[in-house]
Amino acid sequence: MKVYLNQVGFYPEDDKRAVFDHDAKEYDVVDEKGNSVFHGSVSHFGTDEISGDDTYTADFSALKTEGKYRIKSGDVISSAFTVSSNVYDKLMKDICKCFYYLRCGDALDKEYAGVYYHEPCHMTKAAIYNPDFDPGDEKDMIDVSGGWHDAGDFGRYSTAGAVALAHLLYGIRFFDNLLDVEFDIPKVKCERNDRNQSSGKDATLPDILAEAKVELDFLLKMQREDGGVWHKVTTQYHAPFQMPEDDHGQLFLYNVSSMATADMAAICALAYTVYVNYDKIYADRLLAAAHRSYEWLNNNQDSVLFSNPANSGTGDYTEAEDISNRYWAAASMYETTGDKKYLEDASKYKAELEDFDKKAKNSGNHGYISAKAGCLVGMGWAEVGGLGSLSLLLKKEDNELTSDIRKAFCEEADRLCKSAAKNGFMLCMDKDDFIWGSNMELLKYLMILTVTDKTDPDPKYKPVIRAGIDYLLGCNSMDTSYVTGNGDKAYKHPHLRPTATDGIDEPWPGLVSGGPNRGLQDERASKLPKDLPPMKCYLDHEDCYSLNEITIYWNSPLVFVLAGIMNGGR
Ligand code: G3I
Ligand code: 9MR
Ligand code: ZN
Repeated sequence: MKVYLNQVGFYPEDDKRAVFDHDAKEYDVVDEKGNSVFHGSVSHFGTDEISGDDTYTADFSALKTEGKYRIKSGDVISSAFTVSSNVYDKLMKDICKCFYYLRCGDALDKEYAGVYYHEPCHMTKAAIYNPDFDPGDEKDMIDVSGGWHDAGDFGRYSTAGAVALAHLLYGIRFFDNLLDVEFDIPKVKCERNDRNQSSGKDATLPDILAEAKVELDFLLKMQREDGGVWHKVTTQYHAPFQMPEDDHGQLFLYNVSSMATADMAAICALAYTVYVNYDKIYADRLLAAAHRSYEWLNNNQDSVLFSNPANSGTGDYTEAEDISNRYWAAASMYETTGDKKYLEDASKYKAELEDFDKKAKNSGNHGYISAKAGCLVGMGWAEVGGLGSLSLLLKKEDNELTSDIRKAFCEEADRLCKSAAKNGFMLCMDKDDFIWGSNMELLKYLMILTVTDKTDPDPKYKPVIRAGIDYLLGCNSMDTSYVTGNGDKAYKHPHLRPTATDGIDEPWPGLVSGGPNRGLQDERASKLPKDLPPMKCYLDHEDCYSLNEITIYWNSPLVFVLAGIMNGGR
């Protein structure tokens, strides 16, 4: 018998819910001394197809006094939670600092990384992939050091990096409170700082921009002179479990793809709009890079897709199409430059994308196109149409495209609210959303709800966003917080090479787990019972890369969503 709730906590004015997996009838919220501060009774919700539990819900929103509490009903006691006006401050710092710990190259500093410091890694030049590569052959070797490790592995993948950056930078564009988050990383000087009116040699970038610059600088190195962008740089196969500095495998650059190149144009044009307020020279470099990649796209109208060549075993980030990427590039270039030719391109790609989506759905073969969410709202590593839509929403123009986008976001947000009504957790997910990285499926949905709540507000959206965050932080039938170091029962064993090998008990805090996956797609996970309900297809085990890995683009959408909550939560 259990009671599940958000193990981090709530703002005083927030809706506050807990879910029982049994008929508790009545319950108390008790303070640290065990005194009851709130008494309530549960309501029966019933069973649902995602948790498999017969749920009873508790609503203690009326409790607004700051403090640390638990829920108690008979012998059943919940994890602790906090009610406070700064309840998410630590969580936000932690999830941002993870990007710092994931830095590759000569980029960590003992003063800031503390026990999680690692020596410089992956500093050698990369060779253009060739199965007959001769290690003695130094010509054509390229320096692409830097950036962030993608995930539990040490690969650095351009599309994944661009999408993680997009969540962070669009987060800043929608919620500039992100610029105030300090997470204890080395300061980076810039030429001026319009935001705090200071200028000259003492001006520094806000932490989030100093961190994002690490990945942007890496992507700039991944761009060829002709604008094309290498799809990834990795060793031939994943390294064994070892510290990054011990991985001395030859680094290879894999083929330029039109997805990576389009994502590059999109992210550099977006980054220009943010960095121009701090460092015009850097911003201009980004915009020039965006133009170079866009020109490559113009010169290469046919898609150049990617899948791993034979004898290569790292992530392939394969995509079924590059249209969503081209749409994102055009939309972002339009937002930044105002040049109508990009708006025309965006409209053209939007029509092509819808056509592709329709055909894929009719044929039942979606590839990696989400079967449900429309193609104008996708914000994942493969479907990036939604990111392009964000640029057009930020442009705030009244045109046909923007009105179609707003309609698509509203339709999707309404669909999500309907899904949320089907389970006691008020979780906006259906059973087929529990795939590899299900927590990102959720966070992408919460991004859509967050944006729609800004452009076309409806009182039904916020409670569903809140419930999604509650789920991620422990209100789920695994009774687990899927963010390390945040919550009494936070998971502890991510599939993450440094954590598995650094000899330190606790992983660094703030890592978002991939989460439950009905596919049970790794060897350890495949030993779990086959009839588990979707929400319970999870194991906190370091071998379970299909359930419990971490990646930059599972942390980044949480930064976006939490920025929205923190902005409106006080
Ligand atoms: O889109 C289909 C959907 O139509 C179908 O109903 C569903 C059911 O199987 O599958 C969906 O496809 C899934 C796809 O991701 C799209 O989300 C696949 O099953 C799933 O296997 C695939 O997982 C990806 C995984 O790599 C394997 O390719 C994850 O999204 C992706 O995050 C993950 O990325 C890895 C990198 O390769 C290497 N680095 C670590 C990183 C995280 O694990
Ligand atoms: O550690 C790898 C993880 O980052 C990837 O998501 C996953 C799928 O590409 O692969 C993991 O590496 C495994 C490899 O594919 C097979 N042998 C075991 C490796 C994990 O220890
Ligand atoms: Zn590295």
